[in-house]
Amino acid sequence: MAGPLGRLGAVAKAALGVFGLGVMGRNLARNMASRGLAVAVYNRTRSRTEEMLAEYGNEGDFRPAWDVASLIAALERPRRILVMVKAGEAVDQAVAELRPHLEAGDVVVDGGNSNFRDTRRRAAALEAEGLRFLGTGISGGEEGALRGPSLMPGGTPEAYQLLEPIFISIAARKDGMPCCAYMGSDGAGHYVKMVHNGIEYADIQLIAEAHDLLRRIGGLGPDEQAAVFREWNQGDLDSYLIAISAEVLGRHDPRTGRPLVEVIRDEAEQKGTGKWTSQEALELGVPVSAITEAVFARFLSAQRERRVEAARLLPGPPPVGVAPERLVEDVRRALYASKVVAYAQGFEQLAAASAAFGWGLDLGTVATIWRAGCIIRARFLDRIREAYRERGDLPSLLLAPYFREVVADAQAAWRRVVGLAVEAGVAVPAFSSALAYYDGYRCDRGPASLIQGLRDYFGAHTYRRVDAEGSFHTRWGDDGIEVPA
Ligand code: NBP
Repeated sequence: MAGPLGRLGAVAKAALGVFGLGVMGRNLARNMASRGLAVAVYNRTRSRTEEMLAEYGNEGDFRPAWDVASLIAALERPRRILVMVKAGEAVDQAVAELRPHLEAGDVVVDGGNSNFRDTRRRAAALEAEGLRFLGTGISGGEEGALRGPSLMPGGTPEAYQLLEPIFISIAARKDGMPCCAYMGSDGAGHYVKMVHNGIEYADIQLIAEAHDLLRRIGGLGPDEQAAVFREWNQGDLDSYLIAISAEVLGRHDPRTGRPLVEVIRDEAEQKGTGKWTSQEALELGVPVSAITEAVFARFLSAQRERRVEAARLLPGPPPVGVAPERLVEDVRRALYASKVVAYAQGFEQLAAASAAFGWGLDLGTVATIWRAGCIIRARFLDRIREAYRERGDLPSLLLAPYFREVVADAQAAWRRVVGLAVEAGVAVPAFSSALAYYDGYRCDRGPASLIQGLRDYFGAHTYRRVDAEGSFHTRWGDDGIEVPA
């Protein structure tokens, strides 16, 4: 990627500039440098750049810049700048600082967790000036950024082409395939990342509920649970999140010697991407109930003081006894089936968004680039990839032969687990909403006819009939005569 000067022996300009050297920016820069790229690095607070260079400067060809003008001057043309700052206003500020120094054809990459609506706005504004903008979801956390993340770029194909060789070189790989692919125009990449995070919320909530069931009904301590999760990770549930659950459950607090999970407060925090996923699903009318329950569960967990008070005042049922071995296997099956539902919902949301925004998302490709590098990487993403490769317009993952079978096999255990949780008074919102979705989805005659009757009664909202086309209204108060609306 060296320019012509490089070949003549002068110092070649840097292939890319990283603006923002926080947890992610620093490690992405190191990842690029480790592939032999010269990387210009800039951070608003100078000391962070200095610290990075002091610690990692000898790892590769880093070119420190102490202001934005020098960052741009250090780059080969067209310039590529990866902005890795806090999502929101900071991105607008960074873009505003870069803008006066950029020329037509230069590309700004926003690799943070930006809201896709902001990405659409920023892309439109920069493209109107002949500049390029690539909203890129990056998953994998600190470690993924360094060793190989999953990359979800969205923007114009021309903008992507400028970044493709660098992205492919730094991305995680699975079966020789890079975990990076062009997602679609404007906000497509950040939308895919948002849904990735929404699914992550559901996945984590399901794991937390499994832990709670093993703890409160099965009576298993954290160390025993760590062994269970390790065992689960050998089978269909094999995934990064199950693997690290075993690690977290097995860890002891050096200060007290107690299992660390018992010392950590039961208050979940969030940065908002799960909430966005639910909000956007509501906009599109897609029922992502498992993801949304996961968001709600975090809200409820955060109301700790109220829960502590309510625990004293609100009675629950007497304890329920069950053989732990049977419970462990049932929970494993229920977890897998619920997880299938959560992913089915997330992928359905992606399909709906793609249709609404004209992105042409390839869901098989999305599954492909989530197989490594990202937080929700899991063995069963191979199955999702196969399902969409077999049928690109699959209406739901639940209808793919493999998943149909998995859920059918698991359903008896799944129902036992949810029933047991209800009987024992253990809240399992994600397990139970996933099961309710499954039952609602496979129901060919639901209760919505009464909903329509009620709506027509109080608001003359009309209804449709099973045996005739058109809309109808019943004169409920008068003669009960039905009239075409
Ligand atoms: P950090 O919190 O580690 O660093 C934030 C960076 O943003 C710093 O370089 C900071 O500069 C810079 N910044 C801020 Br804040 N406001 C700025 C402004 N107005 N102008 C210029 N720079 C500004 O963040 P991070 O964890 O690296 O996350 C960066 C992005 O990547 C976020 O969108 C995040 O959601 C996303 N992400 C994070 C992870 C993860 O695991 N951490 C994973 C995937 C995606 P300063 O040093 O001068 O304050």
